[in-house]
Amino acid sequence: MQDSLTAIAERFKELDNILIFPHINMDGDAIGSASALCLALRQMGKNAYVFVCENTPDNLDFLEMNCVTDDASVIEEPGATIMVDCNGYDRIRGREEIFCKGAVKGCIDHHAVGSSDIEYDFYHCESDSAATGEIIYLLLKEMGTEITLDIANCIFASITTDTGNFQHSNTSRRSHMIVADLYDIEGFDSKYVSALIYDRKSKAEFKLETIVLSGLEFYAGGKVAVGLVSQELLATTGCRLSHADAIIQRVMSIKGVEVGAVIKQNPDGVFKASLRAKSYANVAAVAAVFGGGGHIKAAGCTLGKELIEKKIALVEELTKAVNE
Ligand SMILES: [Mn+2]
Repeated sequence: MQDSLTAIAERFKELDNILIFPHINMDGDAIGSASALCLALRQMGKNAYVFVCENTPDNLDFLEMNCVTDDASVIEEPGATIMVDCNGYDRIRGREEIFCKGAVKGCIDHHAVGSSDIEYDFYHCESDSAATGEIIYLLLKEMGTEITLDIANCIFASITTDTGNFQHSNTSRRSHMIVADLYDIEGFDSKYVSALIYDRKSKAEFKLETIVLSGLEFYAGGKVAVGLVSQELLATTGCRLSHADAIIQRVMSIKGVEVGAVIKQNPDGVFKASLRAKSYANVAAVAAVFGGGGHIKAAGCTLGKELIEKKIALVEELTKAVNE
C-alpha cells in the first residue's frame, strides 16, 4: 500500500520532532536525501534531525548540513521517525529502538526488495526511481519547499551518486529533468559538487583501489570479476571499509565484464558482497540466493565469516547469471 507524495506532504504539516534515518554505510543518496528532507522540514519550522550511528564518509561530509547527529537525545520523544533510502530494520542496525519510538513511522525509498518487518503509517517506494533523492525532490515540491542551494546540492549528490554519475541504466529522463531544475537555483554548480564527491580521494584510498583491482579474479571467460577487500588489507593501506565503496564502479568499467562483485570484510569478520550487472544479468536474484537483495543491476548480500565455500557458491551463481 503506497501513500501519494501529496498525502505525505500533507501529513508532514501536522508532524513535529522528526528523526530521519538513512541506511547504514551511508552513500550519497542516503545522506543527500535525508539532509534534503531535514532542511525542508526545518524550513517549515519543524524540529528535525538526521539520526545516524556512524561517521559520514569523508567525501560526503558537506552533505551533513548541520542536520546529522548521532545523539538520540536531541529528540527524546520523536513525533515521527522516517526511513529514507531503505525500508527495514536490518538497514538501520543499532538504531531500531529509537526508530520504534516514533509516534508516526514513515518510509520513503526506492528499493524493491527489502524486509517488510515494520508497520508504517505512511510508505512511498518507487523501485524504478534512480535515487531516493528524486522522490524527495518531488515530495519537497509538494510540500512547497523553497529549493535552497543547500537542498539543491543534496539532491544533486543523491542523483549523481546513485546513477553512477548518470551512467547506470536506472538513469532516466526524470533524473536529468530534476537536475536540470537545480540549475535554476542561484549559485548551483554541479562541477563543484562533483569535485567534492569524486575528486577528494586520499593516497591511501588510491592504494587500496589499486591493490584490489590488480588482484581481481575473472571467471566465465572474463564476464565475471570478483575482488576482495579484507580487514587485513584495510589495515595495511590505512583505509576504512567505506573507502572501498567506489571500487565496484571501477570493476564494472572493464571491457567484457558483465557482472562484478566486491567482497568486503566487516570489522567483525563477516564478509559482504556488493554485486553489479552491466547489461543483462540479474544480480538481485543472485543476492537473494544468499538472503540479500537490491536492484536487478545493483544488489548486495552477506556471506558470513567463512568465506571460502561461500565464495565458490557465489561465483557459481554469478556464472549462472551471465550464462542465462
Ligand atoms: Mn539509493
